[in-house]
Amino acid sequence: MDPLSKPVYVTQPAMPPFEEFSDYLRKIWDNKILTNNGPFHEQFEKELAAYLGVEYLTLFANGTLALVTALQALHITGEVITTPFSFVATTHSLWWNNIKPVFADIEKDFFNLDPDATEAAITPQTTAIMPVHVYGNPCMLDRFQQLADTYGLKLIYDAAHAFGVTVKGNSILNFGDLSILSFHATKSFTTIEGGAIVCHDEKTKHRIDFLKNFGFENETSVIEPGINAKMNELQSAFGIVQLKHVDQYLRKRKSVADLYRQELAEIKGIRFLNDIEGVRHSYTYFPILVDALDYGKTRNNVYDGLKKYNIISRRYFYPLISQFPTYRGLYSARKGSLPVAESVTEQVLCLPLFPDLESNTVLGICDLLRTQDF
Ligand code: T4K
Repeated sequence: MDPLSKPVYVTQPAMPPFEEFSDYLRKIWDNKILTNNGPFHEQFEKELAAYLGVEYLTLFANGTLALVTALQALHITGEVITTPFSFVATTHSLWWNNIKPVFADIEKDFFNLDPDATEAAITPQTTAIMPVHVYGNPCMLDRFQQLADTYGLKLIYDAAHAFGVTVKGNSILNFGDLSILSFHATKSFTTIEGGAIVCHDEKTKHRIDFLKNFGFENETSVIEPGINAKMNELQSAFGIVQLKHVDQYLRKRKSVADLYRQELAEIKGIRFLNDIEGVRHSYTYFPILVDALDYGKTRNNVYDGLKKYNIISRRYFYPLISQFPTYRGLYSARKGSLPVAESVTEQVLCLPLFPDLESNTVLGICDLLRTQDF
């Protein structure tokens, strides 16, 4: 294979037909409502909740502000047990709330927070658990609920990768106390920047609505210091248009993932994740694990090798969050205490996956992985 003339990135947003969006832009231009709970915001919030099969959903400007506000909404303090194997925003949301992150190890099958390691990390200061459905694969939902019930803890899921994921037909967002979503440009459903919190009762939704709007309950009353995390009308309109096409995008993503699996199946030293029976997946990422001994090359060799061909894969998630300067001094971050995460972070590589990715490019990437011609 010759190097590609244009770079192929780990992801690329699927763009809806321009004319569909320009109709909405015209309306925004005409009515001059740009933000603060405008008509498209209202419409999108309703349509999105219906699409996802949830009752109470609040839109946000991005996923990080949704995480920060979720913790505030439930008055979380003290210590929260979370995963080191995620995007750094997961733990940053604790930092912004003055909460101490406690890292627990991940499990070997899907790299989600391990419930046994979580239980072992509970102390009298623990108030909540914050697992992440990494790559959109469901955490061990029953086990986490059991832990939350037994120890009286709140359960907040970072579902940034889990758009549209269902378990036996039920939205994954219906588990735990709260779930947050991200609609960043790199996600399987996007509003450019954007996010949401899903909760399960009207009172909590009202509180979240206030908190994302400076804490305003009405024109003159502020319930507590909230933040400005509102989604604007352009983002909301983009979301309305994207929603009309998202099923098609998800189908295309699945076919790319299936092709990778078919082509990579026989390569010694390369492992990938399979779909789970009864789960509708989001196909946000296609991670592989490179076992240097069996494959004969390291993950970093593959990352650099693909780059020579203009294929820009990504090491999501390397380094671990617990290895960043802000967090590495924590007792739970000490070297050797998170053995599974420490091993996975050295082996993982996310290959390009997006709806418009051509089959020939996937076949070329798989050929390179097979022949190691880099
Ligand atoms: N929790 C979890 C588990 C998360 O993964 C994230 C975000 C969050 C919370 C926080 O949600 P947000 O506050 O972001 O809504 C990206 C994203 O910025 C971030 O949203 C995402 N996770 C994280 C895993 O990845 P980068 O720095 O790796 O993205 P970047 O800009 O390098 O983009 C990757 C590739 O995508 C580029 O090489 C080209 C392509 N791309 C990117 C953008 C932005 C496009 O083709 N078009 C674009 O507009 O962080």
